[in-house]
Amino acid sequence: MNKITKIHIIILMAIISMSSRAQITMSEPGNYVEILPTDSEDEIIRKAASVTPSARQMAWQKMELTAFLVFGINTFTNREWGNGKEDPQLFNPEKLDAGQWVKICKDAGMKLVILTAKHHDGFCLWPSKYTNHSVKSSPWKNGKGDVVKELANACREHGIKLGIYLSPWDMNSAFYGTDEYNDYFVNQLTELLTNYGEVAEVWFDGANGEGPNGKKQVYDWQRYYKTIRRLQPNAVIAIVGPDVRWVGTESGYGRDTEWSVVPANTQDEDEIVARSQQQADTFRPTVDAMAKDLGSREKLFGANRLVWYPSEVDVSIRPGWYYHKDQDGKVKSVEKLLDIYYSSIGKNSLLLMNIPPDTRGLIHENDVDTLKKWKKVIHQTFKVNLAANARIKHIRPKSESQAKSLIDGDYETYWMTKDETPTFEITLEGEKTFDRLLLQEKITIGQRVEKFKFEAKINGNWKHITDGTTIGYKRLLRFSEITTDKVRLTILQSRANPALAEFGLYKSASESKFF
Ligand code: FUL
Repeated sequence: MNKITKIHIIILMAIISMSSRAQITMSEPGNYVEILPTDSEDEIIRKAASVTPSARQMAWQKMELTAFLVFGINTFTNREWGNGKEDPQLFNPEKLDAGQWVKICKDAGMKLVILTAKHHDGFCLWPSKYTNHSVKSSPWKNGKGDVVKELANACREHGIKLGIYLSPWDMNSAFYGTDEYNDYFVNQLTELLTNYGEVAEVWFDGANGEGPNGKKQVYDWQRYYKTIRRLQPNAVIAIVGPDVRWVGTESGYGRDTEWSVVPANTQDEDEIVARSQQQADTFRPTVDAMAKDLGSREKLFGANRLVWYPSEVDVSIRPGWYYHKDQDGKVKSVEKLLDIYYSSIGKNSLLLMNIPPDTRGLIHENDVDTLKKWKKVIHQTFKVNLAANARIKHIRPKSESQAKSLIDGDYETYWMTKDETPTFEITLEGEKTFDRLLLQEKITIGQRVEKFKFEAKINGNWKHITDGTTIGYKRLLRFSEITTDKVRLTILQSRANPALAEFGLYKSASESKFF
């Protein structure tokens, strides 16, 4: 065989292997793909494996940990839900210090804070032009104050992002239940999204009920979404929105199997929008957020379109969303918050933790103390990757190239294997003791892993340590402490050849060690 023929055969083989299901190298469909009636099951899985986050979804996911600041008139009436009839005179947080809120959140590792600019009671924390039911009718700063402004300035000063919660349900507005309310709501959104600089997340609560005239509102969601896209194109729209879905509980615990690619069934009015690229548009998937299984193969086979719709876990550091004095002794323990960390961020979700400011307008000392301790344990635990200087052998097929990208601490670099079920053998730099495993998929390639196992060589034998289903952006697993110099990761099932960004082994720090 002469040289040219050999080259031809090699090129031909490369083309054949690139077109096979195991070799998806491009993420053509973006964050939305249609399933055709003629698609085989293999084709549907191939499509699912190629759906990827939009740029705004990716930036959001990388934040990992964000804060809710649930604060307003209910803080002063000691209630969780108001009724819209509260006297604005009650609002007087004399020591309000948004700088304290932001600093505490930032020190705790939070990358964004979301303020309840208006809750279901309709009371506005900024002096909206469109209602008197706001801070301007309160004694706080003689009606000249603006909580949103103070928070936006503090965020800018400390370098963290701002998010806005604007409750669609409004028990105060006389417009509620009529077409005028959609104008009122868009006007308020416009104020919030034009007067305070960059906004990175808009949070629409699903809680909904009747207004003061006993009527329910027909919301013009498409108009709201388009307003946000126009005014803050980088902001994600969460919960009742197209970019981020609610995990389905307020407990702090996500699913063991958490798919970011889910069937995107739509409501009729959204249908036409859905036919264009979701990325640039405002199509909101209709998902039963509380369902146990959202993205298994069985779910995908029944779908007519798939979309990247990642999960957000919202939970309060206290029993209530609002501050209540009688809950000062009920701030969640550091241990509980650590469990929540592993069960949310460690299970392919973003964690949105509520820290409600009190009647002084400050985050209470008990919350601050717990957050500091929590942060310290997390920081100490994940400070040193014990696999950082390891040697990684890819057993099937054998190759050591690119392996370093798994342990370089850089999410952007990744190793995409040629096969769908690779095994990595990892030889550590001497014996190490650890009890935590970190895995990350490069989700801009796609979420692909469906099942994996992790083993360690103990006394010459491979021992099963832990296993799991999905990985996604981040998976953290806890197990009893082991000491060894050799471990093995096997991907047992995947939707296509997986792209792994990071592999880490850690020894957990315990709270008692520091405090
Ligand atoms: C829920 C609301 O009803 C609560 O009051 C709170 O705002 C929480 C974040 O979302 O749906």
